[in-house]
Amino acid sequence: MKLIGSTTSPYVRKARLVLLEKNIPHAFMVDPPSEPDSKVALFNPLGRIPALILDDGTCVFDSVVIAEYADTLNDTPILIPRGDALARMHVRRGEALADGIMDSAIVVRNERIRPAGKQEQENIDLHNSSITRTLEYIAGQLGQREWCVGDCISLADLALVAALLYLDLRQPERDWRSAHPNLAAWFNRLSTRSSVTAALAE
Ligand SMILES: N[C@@H](CCC(=O)N[C@@H](CS)C(=O)NCC(=O)O)C(=O)O
Repeated sequence: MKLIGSTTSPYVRKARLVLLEKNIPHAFMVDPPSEPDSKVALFNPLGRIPALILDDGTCVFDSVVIAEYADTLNDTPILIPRGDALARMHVRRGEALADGIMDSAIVVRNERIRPAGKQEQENIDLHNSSITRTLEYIAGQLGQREWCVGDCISLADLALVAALLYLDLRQPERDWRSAHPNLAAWFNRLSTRSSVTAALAE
């Protein structure tokens, strides 16, 4: 299979982390939809990345569906709990929080690249506040635990790594490590995993 993406998209990074963590063989093709000669819309009518092309040509999108699909391909590890409804909900909720941070960070980024007079400061503030609140919430829930949910790695951890890496890329001025030392310690530990180092290598 082939994962189509970019090296900056946080949703792509989430999908890639899932494939790497589960050791699912795949090629990674860089094809940002913003480039005029992008082929992404030929596979995904939404014209968005990530898009996962299966060997029979089926295109899987978006990152939520890619993660769910990939997680059913093997059990090493299981990233979305299967039998326990409450644990499953907590993992999906963790993913939703991380995706929400990505969504807001992209809104802020898109505002900031507009010409100075056209940026809507109110919109920037609204979405930055949402990110700040969500980080506080996540750090509060995490406490000194090793994983976001339960006692093993899950999709919630991988999605959060992708969201935090994107904040570091687009909002380097946001000092979330000082605000939440427990989150920083968790992130440092996760950063040493081979899936994370491999995802960062390209
Ligand atoms: N909810 C989608 C969001 C996908 C998305 O918005 N991807 C962005 C990249 S960050 C995109 O492809 N935007 C089109 C573009 O860059 O032109 C997901 O989880 O996959």
